Amino acid sequence: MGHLFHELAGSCKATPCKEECVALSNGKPFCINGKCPTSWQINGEKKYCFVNNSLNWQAAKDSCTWMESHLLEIESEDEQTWIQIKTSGNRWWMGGTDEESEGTFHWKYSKTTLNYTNWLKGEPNGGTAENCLEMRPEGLWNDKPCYYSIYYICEKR
Ligand SMILES: [Ca+2]
Ligand SMILES: [Ca+2]
Repeated sequence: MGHLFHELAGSCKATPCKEECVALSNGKPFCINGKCPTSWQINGEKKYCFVNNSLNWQAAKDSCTWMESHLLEIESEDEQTWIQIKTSGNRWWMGGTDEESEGTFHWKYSKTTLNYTNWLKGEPNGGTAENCLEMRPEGLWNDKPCYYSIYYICEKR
Protein backbone atom coordinates (compact mmCIF):
# COMPACT_ATOMS: atom_id res chain seq x y z
CA MET A 1 0.00 0.00 0.00
CA GLY A 2 2.80 2.42 0.80
CA HIS A 3 4.87 1.25 -2.15
CA LEU A 4 4.24 4.22 -4.42
CA PHE A 5 4.28 6.68 -1.54
CA HIS A 6 7.76 5.62 -0.49
CA GLU A 7 9.06 5.77 -4.03
CA LEU A 8 7.77 9.29 -4.37
CA ALA A 9 8.64 10.54 -0.93
CA GLY A 10 11.10 13.02 -2.43
CA SER A 11 8.45 14.52 -4.69
CA CYS A 12 6.04 14.62 -1.79
CA LYS A 13 8.35 16.70 0.34
CA ALA A 14 8.72 19.32 -2.37
CA THR A 15 4.96 19.71 -2.78
CA PRO A 16 2.71 21.40 -0.27
CA CYS A 17 -0.25 19.14 0.45
CA LYS A 18 -2.62 19.62 3.33
CA GLU A 19 -2.43 15.90 3.99
CA GLU A 20 0.28 13.36 3.46
CA CYS A 21 -0.48 11.29 0.37
CA VAL A 22 0.95 12.42 -2.93
CA ALA A 23 1.16 10.55 -6.21
CA LEU A 24 2.97 11.33 -9.42
CA SER A 25 1.01 12.71 -12.35
CA ASN A 26 3.02 13.03 -15.56
CA GLY A 27 6.10 13.90 -13.56
CA LYS A 28 4.23 16.24 -11.22
CA PRO A 29 3.10 15.22 -7.76
CA PHE A 30 -0.48 15.80 -6.75
CA CYS A 31 -2.35 15.41 -3.50
CA ILE A 32 -4.83 12.60 -3.19
CA ASN A 33 -5.10 12.45 0.58
CA GLY A 34 -6.64 9.01 0.46
CA LYS A 35 -9.89 10.57 -0.70
CA CYS A 36 -11.62 10.61 -4.05
CA PRO A 37 -10.47 13.90 -5.65
CA THR A 38 -13.89 14.35 -7.26
CA SER A 39 -16.76 12.56 -5.52
CA TRP A 40 -18.01 8.99 -5.27
CA GLN A 41 -20.82 8.38 -7.72
CA ILE A 42 -23.34 5.67 -6.96
CA ASN A 43 -24.70 3.14 -9.45
CA GLY A 44 -26.51 0.17 -7.94
CA GLU A 45 -24.30 -1.55 -5.36
CA LYS A 46 -21.12 0.15 -6.53
CA LYS A 47 -19.53 3.54 -6.03
CA TYR A 48 -17.13 5.01 -8.55
CA CYS A 49 -14.45 7.69 -8.40
CA PHE A 50 -13.45 9.22 -11.75
CA VAL A 51 -9.93 10.56 -11.28
CA ASN A 52 -8.96 13.32 -13.68
CA ASN A 53 -5.25 12.95 -13.01
CA SER A 54 -2.97 10.84 -15.18
CA LEU A 55 -1.02 7.94 -13.72
CA ASN A 56 0.48 4.75 -15.09
CA TRP A 57 -1.51 1.59 -14.45
CA GLN A 58 0.38 0.43 -11.36
CA ALA A 59 0.27 3.88 -9.76
CA ALA A 60 -3.43 4.19 -10.58
CA LYS A 61 -3.99 0.81 -8.94
CA ASP A 62 -2.09 1.96 -5.84
CA SER A 63 -4.02 5.22 -5.78
CA CYS A 64 -7.31 3.31 -5.72
CA THR A 65 -5.99 1.20 -2.84
CA TRP A 66 -5.32 4.38 -0.88
CA MET A 67 -8.94 5.29 -1.43
CA GLU A 68 -9.95 1.89 -0.02
CA SER A 69 -11.13 0.81 -3.45
CA HIS A 70 -9.76 -0.85 -6.59
CA LEU A 71 -9.56 -0.14 -10.32
CA LEU A 72 -12.83 -0.42 -12.24
CA GLU A 73 -14.07 -3.89 -13.13
CA ILE A 74 -16.97 -3.89 -15.57
CA GLU A 75 -19.26 -6.86 -15.17
CA SER A 76 -22.19 -6.12 -17.47
CA GLU A 77 -23.41 -4.12 -20.43
CA ASP A 78 -25.53 -2.02 -18.07
CA GLU A 79 -22.46 -1.07 -16.10
CA GLN A 80 -20.51 -0.32 -19.31
CA THR A 81 -23.31 1.95 -20.53
CA TRP A 82 -23.47 3.85 -17.25
CA ILE A 83 -19.68 4.33 -17.13
CA GLN A 84 -19.38 5.24 -20.80
CA ILE A 85 -21.66 8.25 -20.51
CA LYS A 86 -19.42 9.66 -17.80
CA THR A 87 -16.07 8.88 -19.41
CA SER A 88 -16.74 10.10 -22.94
CA GLY A 89 -13.84 11.91 -24.58
CA ASN A 90 -11.06 10.65 -22.34
CA ARG A 91 -8.95 7.53 -21.81
CA TRP A 92 -9.19 5.65 -18.51
CA TRP A 93 -7.46 2.72 -16.87
CA MET A 94 -9.58 -0.19 -15.76
CA GLY A 95 -8.52 -3.07 -13.54
CA GLY A 96 -7.89 -5.68 -16.22
CA THR A 97 -4.49 -7.13 -17.11
CA ASP A 98 -2.92 -10.07 -18.94
CA GLU A 99 0.54 -9.60 -17.49
CA GLU A 100 0.36 -12.96 -15.72
CA SER A 101 -1.03 -14.95 -18.65
CA GLU A 102 -0.42 -13.29 -22.00
CA GLY A 103 -3.55 -13.13 -24.13
CA THR A 104 -5.96 -13.94 -21.30
CA PHE A 105 -7.15 -10.83 -19.51
CA HIS A 106 -8.51 -11.05 -16.01
CA TRP A 107 -9.66 -8.59 -13.36
CA LYS A 108 -6.66 -8.03 -11.10
CA TYR A 109 -8.53 -7.28 -7.88
CA SER A 110 -11.25 -9.90 -8.11
CA LYS A 111 -9.00 -12.48 -9.79
CA THR A 112 -11.84 -13.34 -12.16
CA THR A 113 -12.07 -13.72 -15.92
CA LEU A 114 -13.74 -11.06 -18.05
CA ASN A 115 -17.28 -12.31 -18.47
CA TYR A 116 -18.43 -9.14 -20.23
CA THR A 117 -16.06 -7.42 -22.70
CA ASN A 118 -16.30 -4.41 -24.99
CA TRP A 119 -13.12 -4.63 -27.09
CA LEU A 120 -12.55 -2.39 -30.07
CA LYS A 121 -12.43 -4.54 -33.21
CA GLY A 122 -8.95 -6.03 -33.52
CA GLU A 123 -8.14 -5.61 -29.83
CA PRO A 124 -6.43 -6.88 -27.79
CA ASN A 125 -3.50 -6.71 -30.22
CA GLY A 126 -0.41 -5.70 -28.28
CA GLY A 127 1.06 -9.02 -27.16
CA THR A 128 3.49 -8.72 -24.30
CA ALA A 129 3.96 -4.99 -24.98
CA GLU A 130 0.37 -4.16 -23.97
CA ASN A 131 -0.83 -5.76 -20.75
CA CYS A 132 -3.20 -3.22 -19.23
CA LEU A 133 -6.83 -2.53 -19.99
CA GLU A 134 -7.87 0.91 -21.19
CA MET A 135 -11.28 2.38 -21.92
CA ARG A 136 -10.98 4.56 -25.01
CA PRO A 137 -12.79 7.90 -25.51
CA GLU A 138 -15.72 6.21 -27.27
CA GLY A 139 -16.00 3.55 -24.57
CA LEU A 140 -14.41 0.63 -26.41
CA TRP A 141 -11.64 -1.38 -24.75
CA ASN A 142 -7.98 -1.61 -25.73
CA ASP A 143 -4.91 -3.33 -24.35
CA LYS A 144 -2.25 -0.66 -23.78
CA PRO A 145 1.33 -0.45 -22.48
CA CYS A 146 1.04 -0.19 -18.70
CA TYR A 147 3.54 2.67 -18.40
CA TYR A 148 1.29 5.18 -20.16
CA SER A 149 -0.21 7.81 -17.87
CA ILE A 150 -3.96 8.30 -18.33
CA TYR A 151 -7.00 8.99 -16.16
CA TYR A 152 -8.43 6.11 -14.11
CA ILE A 153 -11.57 4.94 -12.37
CA CYS A 154 -11.72 3.43 -8.89
CA GLU A 155 -14.69 1.46 -7.62
CA LYS A 156 -15.86 0.02 -4.33
CA ARG A 157 -18.97 -1.60 -2.96
CA1 LIG B 1 -0.73 -8.57 -23.40
CA1 LIG C 1 -3.96 -2.55 -28.12
